[in-house]
Amino acid sequence: MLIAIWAQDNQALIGKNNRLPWHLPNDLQFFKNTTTNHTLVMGRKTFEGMGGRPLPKRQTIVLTRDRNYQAENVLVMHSVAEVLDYSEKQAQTTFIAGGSAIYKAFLPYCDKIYRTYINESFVGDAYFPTIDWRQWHLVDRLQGPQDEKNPYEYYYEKYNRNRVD
Ligand code: RAR
Repeated sequence: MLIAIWAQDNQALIGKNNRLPWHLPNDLQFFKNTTTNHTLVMGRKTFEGMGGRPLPKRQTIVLTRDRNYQAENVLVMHSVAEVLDYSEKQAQTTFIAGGSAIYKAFLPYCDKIYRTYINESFVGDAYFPTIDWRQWHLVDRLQGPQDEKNPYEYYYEKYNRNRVD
C-alpha cells in the first residue's frame, strides 16, 4: 500500500528552503502517529532539510541519483521502480513524504493521499504537483484544533483513489 502524505497551504505550497514554511506542531504529531512502524520515502533534499537523520521507529528510504550517497540507518535507493518493488514486498504501508519531485513521481502509484490543508497563504518555493481530482474521492475530513501553538485553520483530509474497472 502506497500513501502520499503532505501538508500544504491554500496555494499548494509545501516547502521553503527544504523546510516547512509554517510552524504547526499538531501536523508533525499527526505525521509521526500516522507513519510510526511504517516505511517513509523521501527525496534527498527533504531528508537533509529534516536534519539528515532518520526519524525513529520507521524505516526511511532516501531517493537520490547520487550513486555514492550514504547516510546512517536509512536505505538509499535510486529509482521509482526500486521503491515500488520494495513496497510490494512489504506488509507495512509505504508513505511518500516529499518533496515536490518525489510526490510527482509517485502520485500515479499511490492508493491513498493524506493531505493536511492549511487555509492560509505562506511564502515558499516548493509546491505539491497538480492533482487530477477526478481520480480521488474524499473519505475523511477533520478540522484540527487551533490554539496558541497551532494558530491556523487546518484540516486533515484523506482521499482514496477512485476504482476503475
Ligand atoms: N510528509 C509530511 C511531512 C514531512 C515532514 C517535512 C519536514 O520538513 C520538510 C519536517 O521537518 C520539520 C518533518 C518533521 C517531522 C518531525 N517529526 N516527525 C516524526 C518528529 C516530531 C513529531 C512531533 C518525530 C517523529 C517521529 C518520532 C520522533 C519525532 O519533526 C516532516 C510533514 N507533515 C505532513 N503532513 N506530511
